[in-house]
Amino acid sequence: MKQSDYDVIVVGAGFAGLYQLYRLRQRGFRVKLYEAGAELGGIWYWNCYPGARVDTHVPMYEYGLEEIWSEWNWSERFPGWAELRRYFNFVDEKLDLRRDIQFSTRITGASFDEAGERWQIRTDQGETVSAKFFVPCLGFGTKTFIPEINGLGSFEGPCHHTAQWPQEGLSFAGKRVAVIGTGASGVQVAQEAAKDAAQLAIFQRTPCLALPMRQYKLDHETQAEWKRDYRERYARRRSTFGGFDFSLLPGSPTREEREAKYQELWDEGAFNFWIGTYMDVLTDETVNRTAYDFWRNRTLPRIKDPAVAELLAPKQPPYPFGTKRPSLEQGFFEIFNQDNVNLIDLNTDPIDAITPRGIRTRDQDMEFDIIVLATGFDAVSGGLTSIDMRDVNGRSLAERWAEGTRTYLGMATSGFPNLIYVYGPQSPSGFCNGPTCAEFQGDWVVQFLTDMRDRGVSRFETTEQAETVWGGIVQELAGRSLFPKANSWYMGANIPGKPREMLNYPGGLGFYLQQCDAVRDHDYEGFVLNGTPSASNDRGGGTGFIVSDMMVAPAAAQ
Ligand code: NA7
Repeated sequence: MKQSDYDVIVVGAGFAGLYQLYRLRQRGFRVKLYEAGAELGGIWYWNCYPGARVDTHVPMYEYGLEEIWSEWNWSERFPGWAELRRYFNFVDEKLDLRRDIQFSTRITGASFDEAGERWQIRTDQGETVSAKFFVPCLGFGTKTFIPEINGLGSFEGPCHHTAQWPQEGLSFAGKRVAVIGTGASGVQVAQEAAKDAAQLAIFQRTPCLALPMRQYKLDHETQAEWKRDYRERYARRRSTFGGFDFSLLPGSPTREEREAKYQELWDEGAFNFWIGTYMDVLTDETVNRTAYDFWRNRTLPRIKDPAVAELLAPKQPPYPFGTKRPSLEQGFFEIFNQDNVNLIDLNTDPIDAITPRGIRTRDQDMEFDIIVLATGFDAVSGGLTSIDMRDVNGRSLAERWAEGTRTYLGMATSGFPNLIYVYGPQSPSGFCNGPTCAEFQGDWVVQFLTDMRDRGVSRFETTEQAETVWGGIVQELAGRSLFPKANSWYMGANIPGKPREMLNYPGGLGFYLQQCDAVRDHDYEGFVLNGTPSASNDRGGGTGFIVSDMMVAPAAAQ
């Protein structure tokens, strides 16, 4: 067994982890990053299924680091996984990251050595490494979810989860393909398979209220023009709801104003119709229905068969619009007009078993060559809880969170000293553009660790009281919204047995960052530093937080 000692161990070579490595190294920390995949990219390493592409437009979906964007150009508004991988390699070329990264190494467990005040971290390669500070940057979708379906292992052909797609690729051409799941991944893979599969069967449990992506090609001249405003656009991300260059809109428009705005947002594509809309769409069910009806009225004419149309875009909303993350589609609804595509409604014809040759439902026995499991993730918290991470009393994080997630600021948990995570549960993560969160939340973490070091803090830890306050804020904000009404991964409701709770801070990134900065300005209230509660704990370890009006990000009103 090798022993290595670092100041900081970072986990994950996606946007958040690489940013930590870059910035912490600049601050003079001795950092090592571990990555389970064989290459850079995080989610873009694992999700290489046909059609996989990001649902956030560029230049929002990239680092706001001038040394990177000044020299990088994209070919499309929504780049695919292969281009995103090229981008990560370019980032590495500019920032020289690989020398501190160990690939193909999964962190399996970690415990805090009280005497040495260091984390002992185990890998699946049989190593134990030690670090003062432990910074997992696991993203929202590290842990895939594969439902228990009878006979799943018996299928004789290729059967892959979208996030465990073979790196060498797998062609659908001329094959009989089944896609189970119609979330963002299912929609993307189905659109692709429909092009050349002999047959494509899409198994739907809940309709996906997909929005038009409005993809387009980008040339260098356009981007050169855009780059004049990049500094301002990137700065503005900080104060918006979702870390984009647009935000939720306040106010109560007239019916006509609302319709006009809906049309404008619809025409822009991207997530504008979702989190660039009036915020009352996400808080008021009657208003929400107007957004749903708008969506449905524009979707129905695209589907020829009225029975199929009713399954894909039912008269009654399957859940309030926007309370599940919408997919961005490119011709998804039209594929159902093709002869090679059919839709199976799992509510009326549920899967009985997967067989060696295909899938048997209550009413049909179908043969397939390939089965695609587009069934999602144990999202937001599943990555952290799948590491056998022990608190100072020997209890695992999974045990500690069995009844519900407990964090302070979505970054720290009591009993886990010197642990701080980026893009974690109860932070804006799932509602926030990944690169934006990686940078702004990431900057807070870098400053926090730098302050700890410079102040000679060898042990920091949050308190149960601070967790209770923070968790209360997250759930209260959620309660003011319509999000709890959907069985979404935001609510942990896609995983059998997982506590149903809002897993992301729904008050908007802008407001979240204000709260984090207030904590820093109050001597890191809510933390115990070297055994001494922060001097500012008289604010109640977080009770000084303001619960904003739902999602009123500071700049949204401008
Ligand atoms: P999602 O959005 O969680 O979608 C998973 C899909 O799989 C969804 O349609 C589920 O139906 C379906 N599912 C899950 N379990 C089953 C079972 N047992 N039977 C049938 N269908 C099932 O994951 P994605 O990978 O598509 O997207 C995740 C995020 O990545 C996305 O939000 C973007 O941010 C990018 P359900 O809706 O639960 O009825």
